[in-house]
Amino acid sequence: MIIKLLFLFLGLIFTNANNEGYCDLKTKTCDHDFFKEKFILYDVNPPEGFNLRRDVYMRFAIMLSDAKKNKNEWKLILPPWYRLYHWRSESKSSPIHWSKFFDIESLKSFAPVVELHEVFSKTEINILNIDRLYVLQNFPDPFEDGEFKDKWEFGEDCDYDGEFWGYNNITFTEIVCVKFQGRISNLWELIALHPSDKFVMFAHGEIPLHDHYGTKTFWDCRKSMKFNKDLIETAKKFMSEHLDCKEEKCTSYVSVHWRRQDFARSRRKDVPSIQGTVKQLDTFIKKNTPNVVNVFIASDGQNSELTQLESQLKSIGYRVHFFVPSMSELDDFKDGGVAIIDQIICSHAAYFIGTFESTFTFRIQEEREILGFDSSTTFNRLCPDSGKCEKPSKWSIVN
Ligand SMILES: Nc1nc2c(ncn2[C@@H]2O[C@H](COP(=O)(O)OP(=O)(O)OP(=O)(O)O)[C@@H](O)[C@H]2O)c(=O)[nH]1
Ligand SMILES: *[C@@H]1O[C@H](CO)[C@@H](O)[C@H](O)[C@H]1NC(C)=O
Ligand SMILES: [Mg+2]
Repeated sequence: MIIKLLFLFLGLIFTNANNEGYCDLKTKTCDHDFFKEKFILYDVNPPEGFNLRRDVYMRFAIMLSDAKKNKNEWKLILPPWYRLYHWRSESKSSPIHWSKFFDIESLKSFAPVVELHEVFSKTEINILNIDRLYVLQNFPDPFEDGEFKDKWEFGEDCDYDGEFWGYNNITFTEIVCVKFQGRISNLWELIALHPSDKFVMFAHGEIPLHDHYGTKTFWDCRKSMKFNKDLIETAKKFMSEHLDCKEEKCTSYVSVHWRRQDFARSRRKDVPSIQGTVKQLDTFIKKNTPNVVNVFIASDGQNSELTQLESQLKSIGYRVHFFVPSMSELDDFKDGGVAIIDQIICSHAAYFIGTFESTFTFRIQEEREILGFDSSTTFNRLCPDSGKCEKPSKWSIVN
């Protein structure tokens, strides 16, 4: 009985210690380096896709990297990828680590980031408790007084609409609603209100904006987002076997991001029909690179649309290529990894033609800027069959 009580008592001490750091119950030691660190977590509006989330990551990574220069001890926990709306083949899957898609060492070379499972593995205590969960909300009128100003104020009536990436062992002590607009670095003002907090989380991390968009720091962060090596290798193998290219900057094929699904339904004014696509591609290739016959198509379209596009392009002399994963590749890379392979192959093409205002397209354009392609080969878009066709905006790299 006494022994039992003693254990209970010890348990309490160590559970308590967890509020201030991490202790291993087996060895009864606390990890004091870990103990000193503080962690920021964030989550994104559930329906947002992978590629907008990559930009949200950059905002937080830059915020933390800037702060680190002032000897700030905060680290950023990478929020796992969980049940993304577009990832249809994994509706029931478990949370996916960032290492599946990215080169973590490279991310760490830019910002103090850590995977959630690394944090989990530091503790024997089965709960990760967040001291404060800030639920960010938009102001009802962003242009109050006719001007978009940086501001925040406490709000009311909010809920966390995420799922902690499917983990039922993440809890929080307090939830705080905050109306927020403007630069992300203003989040430090909120964090500073509770200096003893060690785990702080922001829901709706997409609301705060980049402090500075398109600067050298922005691009340094973007360059550090290197993909997982297996994904790069698979893409390169495909390029060499099917597209006749072993270089970084290929000359042997043209690539297209043909965004369908929700874009084809709700953005009719921006995307062409199948026939319109064929006509535009043919005109584009004849004008810019008439000797190329290989066309690589990245798309989220349905098989029936893709076979039609393929046969129409073939009938006028093109060789059409899609990256079709094997069952084991899909199982291993997941929908997210397959989409990245599509993006990598698009990035290395002689010319790229994208979909207007798709973040999937934006990320390919950035990759091509990093690879050093001439901007005329990159900032091209598919136009609607009729009506006006605005030029895509050009975001040039700053080295
Ligand atoms: N494999 C593959 N998947 C794609 C392709 N285009 C879109 N997808 C999937 O659909 C998702 C698109 O969502 P986002 O990443 O948000 O990009 P977006 O919807 O084009 O852009 P926004 O809605 O403006 O944010 C991707 O993450 C992929 O999962 C493609 O060409 N190939
Ligand atoms: C929470 O649960 C997950 C999955 O069951 C586990 O891997 C992780 O280590 C747990 N976290 C903690 C803090 O125990
Ligand atoms: Mg989207």
